[in-house]
Amino acid sequence: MLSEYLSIKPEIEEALNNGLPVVALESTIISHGMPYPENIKTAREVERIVRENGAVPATIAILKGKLTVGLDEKELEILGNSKDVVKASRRDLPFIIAKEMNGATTVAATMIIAAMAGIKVFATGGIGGVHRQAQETFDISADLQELANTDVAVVCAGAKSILDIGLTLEYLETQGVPVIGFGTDEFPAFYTRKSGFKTDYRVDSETELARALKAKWDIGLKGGLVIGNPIPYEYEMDYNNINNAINEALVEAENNGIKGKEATPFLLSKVKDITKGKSLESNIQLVYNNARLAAKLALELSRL
Ligand code: PSU
Ligand code: MN
Repeated sequence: MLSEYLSIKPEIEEALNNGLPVVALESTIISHGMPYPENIKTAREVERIVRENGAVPATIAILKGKLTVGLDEKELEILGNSKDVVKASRRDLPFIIAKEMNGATTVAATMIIAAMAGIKVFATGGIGGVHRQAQETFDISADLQELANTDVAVVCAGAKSILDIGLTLEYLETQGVPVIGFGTDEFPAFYTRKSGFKTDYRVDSETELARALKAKWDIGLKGGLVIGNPIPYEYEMDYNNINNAINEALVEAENNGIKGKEATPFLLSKVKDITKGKSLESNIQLVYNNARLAAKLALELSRL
């Protein structure tokens, strides 16, 4: 029985039973994507923004082996400030459950648990993707396969150029995952609005976006969507500066033999150091921006 594994906070359960808008939020970004205490502060503020825009926030994680939808203050603190929280993607779920461990869910694992709970819209910072040099390393995030298979729309600020954005978009195309630019023709590159790559479709309103989501699932096209929501102009980083920082971080990762699931957290923290914390401020602001759009989208979807 699914209920043996899944624990949904009453407020969220009630919203879902009544067809009210709910937005899923991930927890790898809390445990492995940002330093303490900014991570907890951001997670709380993201939830507040979701509420302010008319939806119920559902931050997802694994606590002592329970797939948990909705975190209270104490649970959030555990995720943000303890050493024994495992970064959990699809392959990790059975063992984190069996060993009764704490896990911070990636985009892939958050999508899985959101879908179990019946949540259709999910806001995060950036998705995982095809890493640079994947031709040799085979490092392709499980997020992409999840987008191919699991019916959840992911609002993000695009993909960082620690990834190969071109190959990431090719992979998504092969898997039939729509990539949308919200208010832009270009797929955003997380810290910057520009990436040099076009999206499949530009959409300028939440209503139109909600109609496309509904149509996709109504006609039986399984899988998710990537909604690229560019960072607001005022928080955007300088294109050359951030790309230099990323290149420097990639060299450090290579020199230190950083691979696999450690790669993304390592690169994020290096980029933050190299930019003297500026990248963290951009990161926080783009997550707020995505929470806003996701809440409005969930609200529109609940009205269709
Ligand atoms: N990108 C970010 N911050 C993050 C991540 C990606 O800017 O915290 C996290 C997300 O949880 C994403 C995961 O799902 O990294 C991808 O990790 P991997 O490449 O190991 O699948
Ligand atoms: Mn990987």
